[in-house]
Amino acid sequence: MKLRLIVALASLVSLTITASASSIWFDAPARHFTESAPLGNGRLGAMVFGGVEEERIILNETGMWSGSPQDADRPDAAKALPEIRRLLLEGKNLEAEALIAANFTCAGKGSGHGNGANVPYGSYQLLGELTFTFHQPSGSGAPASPVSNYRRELDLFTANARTTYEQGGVRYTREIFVSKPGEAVVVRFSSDKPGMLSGRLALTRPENAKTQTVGTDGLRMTGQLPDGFGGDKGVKFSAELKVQAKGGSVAANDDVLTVTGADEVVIVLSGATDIKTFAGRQIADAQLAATGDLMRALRSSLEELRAAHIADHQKYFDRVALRLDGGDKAAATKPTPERLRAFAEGANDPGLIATYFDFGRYLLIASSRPGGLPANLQGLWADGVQTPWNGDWHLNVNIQMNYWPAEICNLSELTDPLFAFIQSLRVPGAKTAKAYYNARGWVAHVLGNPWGFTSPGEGASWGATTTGSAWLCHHIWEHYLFTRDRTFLKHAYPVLRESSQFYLDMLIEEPKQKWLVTAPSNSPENAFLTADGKPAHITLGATMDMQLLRALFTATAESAKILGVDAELQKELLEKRERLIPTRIAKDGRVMEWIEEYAEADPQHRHISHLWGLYPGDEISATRTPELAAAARKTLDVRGDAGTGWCIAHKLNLWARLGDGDRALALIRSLLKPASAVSGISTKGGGTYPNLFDAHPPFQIDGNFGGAAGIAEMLVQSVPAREGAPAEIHLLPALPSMWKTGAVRGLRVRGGYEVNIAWKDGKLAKALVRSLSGQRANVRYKGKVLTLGNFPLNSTAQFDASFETVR
Ligand code: FUC
Repeated sequence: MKLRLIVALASLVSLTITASASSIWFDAPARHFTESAPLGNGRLGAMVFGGVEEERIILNETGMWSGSPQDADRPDAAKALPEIRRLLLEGKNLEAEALIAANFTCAGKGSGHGNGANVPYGSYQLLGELTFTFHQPSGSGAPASPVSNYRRELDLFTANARTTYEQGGVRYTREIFVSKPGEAVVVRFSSDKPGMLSGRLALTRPENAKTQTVGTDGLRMTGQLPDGFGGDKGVKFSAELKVQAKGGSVAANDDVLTVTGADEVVIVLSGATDIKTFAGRQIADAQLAATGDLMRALRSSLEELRAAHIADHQKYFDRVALRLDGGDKAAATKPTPERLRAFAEGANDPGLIATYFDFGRYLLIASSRPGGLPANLQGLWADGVQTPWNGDWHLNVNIQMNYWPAEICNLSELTDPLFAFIQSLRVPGAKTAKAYYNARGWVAHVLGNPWGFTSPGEGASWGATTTGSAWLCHHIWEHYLFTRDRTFLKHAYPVLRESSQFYLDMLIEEPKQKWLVTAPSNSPENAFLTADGKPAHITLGATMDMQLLRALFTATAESAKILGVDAELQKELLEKRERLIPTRIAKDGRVMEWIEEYAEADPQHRHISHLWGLYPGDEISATRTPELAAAARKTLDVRGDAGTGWCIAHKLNLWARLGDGDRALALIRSLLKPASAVSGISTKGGGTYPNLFDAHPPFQIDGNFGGAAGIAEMLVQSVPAREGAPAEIHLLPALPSMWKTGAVRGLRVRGGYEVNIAWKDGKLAKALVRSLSGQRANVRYKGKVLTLGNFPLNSTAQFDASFETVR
């Protein structure tokens, strides 16, 4: 597999490339899930601990959501809106905030302050735990002999977790994978001597489940999650397994299985819930579904299951390859946690960054597949019944960041669950729009769950951001720009139109400059100081809102034009777009975050919302708007390089867009700072756990995804075609001086192109651009721009080190 990757990369860019491993490995079992090996097929997940006496595998299924649908809108909320707006226009922000707290939060308990497992909002939870407790082969009571040559590895190329060790002269091997084609978790234990595998197999869950044996070699766990109302409407679930013990025997006792004297043990496990997915699919009976999946998987041999799984994973994973050469060889041979520590201490190990990039792509493939639910705050991995912040979909940066790498890293189809989620918000979001703003269209605020929650959150300071839905819509337009898939655009257009209608209705004119502003508004989670020094959140037309609405109105108008519909609306959107507050520079040279130059309550706040227009938006640009870009640099300097994992990942992308590779690399260092395996919720810290999971802390996957996107963004950037100008592809826009030599293949850019680039001695060596759309494009390298005038579909353009002509 590795060979294939290297050959493909080399042939396209004609470079000699030596092998580099893309695996995460340990020389000891995991003590905590942030040391485990995560596996997943977009629906089922497993976290493998690899203990010698006991193998523990935490199981996940994306439908494991407690709670149930509720009406969380306050029906009379809109009555308070005129007064809130009046107070804001009079500069009485705190009074307005008090009214928001009283009227503009959700009805009921909302997210339960992030602990919603037993309220209607619900929490994403684990499916259960599979444990295999090994019995000593030499008979009961014998002391365990010492273990040697222990190695536990997550191979990112094959999506396989392997553990090997020796004990008592026997070599033991374990292999675990989660197959999409097989819809199953597959576990294999083997040893190099016959009859050495004995133990006890259990399938458990901390609450709401019971396990029974099925025949002499099966286990079935079934249960139902709380619906948050004390009723029986909660999600029903089932997990079922069958054990095959070659050369030995299996017996059922009460609710566990016992394996004795086997040469090889294979466990195949399926799982299902009866949650209704956003695609509208709901299985009638979780238990029958799990049994059916298990029966189907068992029709294939282990070899067949493995081969189908690897092919399925590589279909996505192999599209992109990144090589960062020139690191210290010794650094690359260390177990991953040590490698992380050495990196933090200054080791020259760019290969670790390439692995981190691969891991980001791996995690998206494992946690977001067409037809399923979107990757949540922990992807699909949760180890308890109360996941931090309910493991939900936060709309003020987090779910969006999960999908930042999808388009650029050539994983476009994996956005399907995100778009299904956005579509699902239209109906509940229209009710919320009416109840709170008396507006047309649909809106979603900060919180999102599988139950159609679109109301504001339970707190006025953070829960009332109205542009979560506009930010979601940005992904629709981006998907179109990367793929130019008109059918997709046609299907998604009503979502854009109705979102725009909402904001058209909720904008008001502020009297001083006659700007159109969102009212009420806030800059996500951040506070400013009122004239008398009190922290306040609620304002008019926060910068991020204005940037988002410029992007949304542009996307909606352009989509309507492409589809030949809604001429009046196109006109209105473009007119109103010009009346939104422009992104402005404050007296201190920074980008203004709010309508006024308020003092900040927390100058290093983790949300950098007012730079949305730099990344992921594109209204601020180092080449097109240099003054704003300079103001963005200043803004970032004051914000500093620290923060939560996702915040550091956002800054990485921002520095990449500013074209500062060395600063971007500094942010990667900050992102890869070792975090201790166990840590509670903190808004300071950030970093990376031993298994390369991102630390908010706690584990939150957005930093992994934002990190992968940022690394790609350092290598290639793109601007869509606009106002008659062709799309622009920017090669190596932010290459750090330490990344002397490397190559990347398979990245995608706006306008519909695929790009391979090799560089040497810090300079472009060769690049290849393939057209997937037949559109014209300009290609930029450093200050120079070349035009690909006639660029037919599937043709390629090659550039050499001189970047003089196109072949
Ligand atoms: C947002 C962030 C927090 C955290 C939470 C899940 O509200 O401000 O830092 O990531 O989402």
